[in-house]
Amino acid sequence: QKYTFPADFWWGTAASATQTEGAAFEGGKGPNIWDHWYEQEPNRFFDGVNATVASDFYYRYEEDIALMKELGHNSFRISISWSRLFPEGQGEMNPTAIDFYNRVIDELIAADIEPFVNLYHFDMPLALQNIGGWESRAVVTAYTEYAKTCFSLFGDRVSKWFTHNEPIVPVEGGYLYDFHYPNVVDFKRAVQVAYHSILSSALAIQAYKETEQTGEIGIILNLTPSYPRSQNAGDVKAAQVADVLFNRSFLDPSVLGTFPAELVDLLEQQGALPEVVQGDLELIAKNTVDLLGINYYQPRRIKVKEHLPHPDAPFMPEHLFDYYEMPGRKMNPYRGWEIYEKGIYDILTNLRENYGNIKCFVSENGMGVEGEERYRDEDGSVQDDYRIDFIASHLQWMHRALEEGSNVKGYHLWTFMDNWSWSNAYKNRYGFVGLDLATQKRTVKKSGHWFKQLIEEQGFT
Ligand code: BGP
Repeated sequence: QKYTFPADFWWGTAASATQTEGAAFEGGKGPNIWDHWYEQEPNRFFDGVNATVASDFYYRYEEDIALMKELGHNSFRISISWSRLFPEGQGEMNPTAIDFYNRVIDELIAADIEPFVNLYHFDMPLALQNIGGWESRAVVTAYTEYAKTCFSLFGDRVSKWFTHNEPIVPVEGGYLYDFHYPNVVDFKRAVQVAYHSILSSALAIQAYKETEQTGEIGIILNLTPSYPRSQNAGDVKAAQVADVLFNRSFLDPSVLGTFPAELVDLLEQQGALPEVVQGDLELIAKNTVDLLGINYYQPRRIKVKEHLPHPDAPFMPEHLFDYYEMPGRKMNPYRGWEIYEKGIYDILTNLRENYGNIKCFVSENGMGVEGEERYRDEDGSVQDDYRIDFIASHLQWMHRALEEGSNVKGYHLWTFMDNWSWSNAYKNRYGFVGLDLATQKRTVKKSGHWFKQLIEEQGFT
């Protein structure tokens, strides 16, 4: 069977500033929480490798964009580093950063690659974290100013904007499960952070609409379909709770403008309702997204809670459900994530049926693999047939959703080139292009060539 996609489908990849730019202490950039955390605890998560150089995109963007063009991509997501533009997060702007992002955007446009620009990808400026990060309303205000600045600096050329990438991840990482700075474990504070992220997104959308620019603005969410172990009432209920907490908490306000009633009830029961200022909820209701980015890696497998937590234990989401391993599941052994291709179809079907078939695209999907150098051929090109299979099998399900009327407009792989990652540095490689860390040499993998052909043929068999 041939899987054919629309001629104007967006094909490309996604990346983020911290993970690619390098030049972490150059060009007038101020420190963000990652720069700071590395200095504090150099060996905690990163194999001792920080993001100071990363894949050197700051200096090599021309070469990288040329390669992207050669590989036929028509779009690319970058993020702007907030602390590069505003070294203190607010106040004085860094002219070198304006120049850098202007050059990147112009280079992409000259290569016929549409820039998709994301404003926040996990990289809180340290100066703002020091006054409370997303817990602080002042930071929401600073973010809105930063967003407005980006629209006015780059909005004449950028017409796809995103307010956040995976805003639930800094909540989980920073305030629940201890894998992002500031390593707090506190459900109530996590809820405040989540609420302020949603509010900031609505404020940025409002600001964008006020510019009268004609592009689209959205948010990028990591959606994890939540499947119950069985159809027993307990399992089904547990899976719904996980869905409300981890998906609908952001999806509903972003697309529908409302918070799920089940979420509000749950937070009330836990005494964890966030501080809401009068007028916020109207603002969130009015400023929903034009476009939704979906990052899909893995589902959640949920069963009813079997052993109740100690009554005095501080509340955590896992008090309401348990995870289980689905027998026979397919795994990516390197990242420890389940591979379940149909999840992408289930997400798109859910959006079509329950979210007004919101315009969307797959903004991240990908397979991180450790030790890829062993698959290199004599020219140094990684023969990553496993990645081709991974992408093709997800695209098949996406194609089926499209045929059934899904409003899905494109597919971006995570990521263009092997890059630095938050908790495991360069351990797992994701790119269409391999990176030799010692020399910064870029070599296209087999999947990169395969994807080029797919784009040329508007599909694959
Ligand atoms: C997403 C993030 C990316 C990227 C990716 C892969 O959650 O948006 O920044 O890192 O996951 O995850 P990891 O690098 O942790 O394997």
